[in-house]
Amino acid sequence: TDADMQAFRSYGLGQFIHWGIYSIAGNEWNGVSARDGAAASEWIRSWGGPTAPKDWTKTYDNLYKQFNPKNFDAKRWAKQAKEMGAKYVIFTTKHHDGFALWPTKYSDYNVSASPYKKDIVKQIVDAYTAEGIDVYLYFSILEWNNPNYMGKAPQTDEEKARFDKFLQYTRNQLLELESNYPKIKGFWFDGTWDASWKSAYQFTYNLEKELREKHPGLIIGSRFRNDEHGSRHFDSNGVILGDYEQGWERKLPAEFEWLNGNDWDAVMTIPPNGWGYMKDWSGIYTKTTDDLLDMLMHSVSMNGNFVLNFGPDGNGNMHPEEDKIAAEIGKWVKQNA
Ligand code: FUL
Repeated sequence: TDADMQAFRSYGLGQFIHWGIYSIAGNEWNGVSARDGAAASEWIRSWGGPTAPKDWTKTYDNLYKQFNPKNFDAKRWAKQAKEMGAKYVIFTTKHHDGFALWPTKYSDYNVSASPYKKDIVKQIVDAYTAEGIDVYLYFSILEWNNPNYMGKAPQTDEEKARFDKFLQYTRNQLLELESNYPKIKGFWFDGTWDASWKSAYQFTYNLEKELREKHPGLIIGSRFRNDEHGSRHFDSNGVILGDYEQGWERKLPAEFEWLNGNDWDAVMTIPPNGWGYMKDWSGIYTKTTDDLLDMLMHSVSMNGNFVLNFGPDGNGNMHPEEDKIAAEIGKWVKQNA
């Protein structure tokens, strides 16, 4: 609705949180950091790192047995976000590894099977909402460990049947998230870039409608649908937002200029190669508070929002460098906004 989009347009600053079982690995295995030339830390399942065992994906998939974040306190995170000046948060309910941080009925691979057991998503939604911060749920619709997700358009009847199952599962989980957490403002989608999602365009289109019928005003990220423009497109109905990824540069890429006049957000990491927790930040190229404030102002000047990413560790602690930056940004926002 107009009111929801007005709210979206007025946010300015947001917070992204990438948290999951990859946060336990922290971009390394057996004490050896994999950061140099490596892929993103939350992608460690797909590349393993230099000391990963042969059957690494199995090892990785079992990390959930160690998921017991004793220092996790959603209220503390929400308070920090508030002090930083964030008006909304985007939280990873399920990343590409398929591990769900809420007790979904549609897969056993979820937080209730971990030693921690409790519903993380609920705590996030409640704590942030209590601070007056709008909540958006990040949801990866590709799943590395799901045999029904093939990463390509299904060809044979057997593949089509399997992919159909995957689509039903996706629909079930999204309706479940919407009905479990009615306070959410929207979904931020990820993982629709391959041909399977192009082939499922009608499905995503219908599901978007179904979700909005249940939840009028729900804001849905443009990457849900993969159409002839790819998964980065804008509709004319004003309920689509753009999402962009981290840069190696210390400023917004020129690519952002074309977004002006649309509704969009730029999501940004502080270190360059990862959204999930990285234990070792020594010697890597990170953005400074000034760089980030510059990007915030630039985004706002082009009618966008700027969303700064945080990657807490497997125990639920924020990275100390990210803590520091959050405090500095908060100070600036208080003085200037
Ligand atoms: C990308 C993902 O592959 C990254 O892991 C991260 O979640 C980023 C925000 O979106 O597409």
